[in-house]
Amino acid sequence: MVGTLSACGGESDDAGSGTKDDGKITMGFAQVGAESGWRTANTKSIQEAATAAGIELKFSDAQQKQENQIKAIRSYIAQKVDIIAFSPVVESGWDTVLKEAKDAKIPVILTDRAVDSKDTTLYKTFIGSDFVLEGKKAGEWLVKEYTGKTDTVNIVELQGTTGSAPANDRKSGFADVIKADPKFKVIASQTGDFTRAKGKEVMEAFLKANPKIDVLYAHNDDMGLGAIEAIEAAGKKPGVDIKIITVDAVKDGMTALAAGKISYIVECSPLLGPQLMDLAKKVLKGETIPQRVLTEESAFTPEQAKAALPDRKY
Ligand code: GYE
Repeated sequence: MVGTLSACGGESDDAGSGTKDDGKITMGFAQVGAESGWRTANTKSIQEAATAAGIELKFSDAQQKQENQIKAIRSYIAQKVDIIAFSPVVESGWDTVLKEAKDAKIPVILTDRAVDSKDTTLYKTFIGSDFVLEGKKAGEWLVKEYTGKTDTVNIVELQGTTGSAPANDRKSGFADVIKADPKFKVIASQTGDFTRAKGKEVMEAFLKANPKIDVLYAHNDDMGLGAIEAIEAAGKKPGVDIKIITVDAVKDGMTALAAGKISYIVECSPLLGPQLMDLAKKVLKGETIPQRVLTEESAFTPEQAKAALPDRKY
């Protein structure tokens, strides 16, 4: 079968608006890594959705390194895939490789994390969460929790990967909300790279340096779970001596929330696969798609976690 494929509406040699001669769409996906429960669920969602959509997936894991992602993207360009999707580990430094994809007429979809490129024609759309809003939700819970109290609230913050969109935005959204009340003091803030091991290590250091910590705000569940180990090892009760707020709502996080060790979790859905495949098909058919596709999500208290856990997909 050569030439026009009415279902896909494109010609084989025009990678920007069609598929190859076999009619099958090939997608190159450059994943961040396997740093968290969220990421594992996200990878599974993408792989399963590709199979369900009949899209051939070339998948790579960059082990949280931008250089590896750039290499993977260049190899997808060389392999002439129909479409590239990736979750940029950090926000900056993508213009050159995105330009290479554009010159090769291979459309790019950003999933989960954004880039700071000024030229938005370098990618077709960005599908993912509003991380600033997630940070705000975390801050709003805290403000409510301490309503009517005047004592200083000492907060420590475990940031995600330095330079990543979720770390930048979850930090700024949270800071924006709590700055309205000077009783809230962020006394330490450091990266835990979105992993359990780093979350534990940095929390240990926080505990040693600061005798009075009231609240931990961790940019994801995994770092919060690592920190819980450090808090317990220091002879303190997570959720009681130190209140913990996290983001993601993966099963392990929700289990700790239901047990009262975490006090509040802002949800961030990793189940982006089906929407991504849908958008990829539309892009390749030449349909107009929105520049930004937002993920829908909520937030959970311990009671709500207990109710939601049995049906939790990730
Ligand atoms: O919150 C964290 C993961 O980019 C939204 O990356 C994602 C974040 C998620 O490692 O657990």
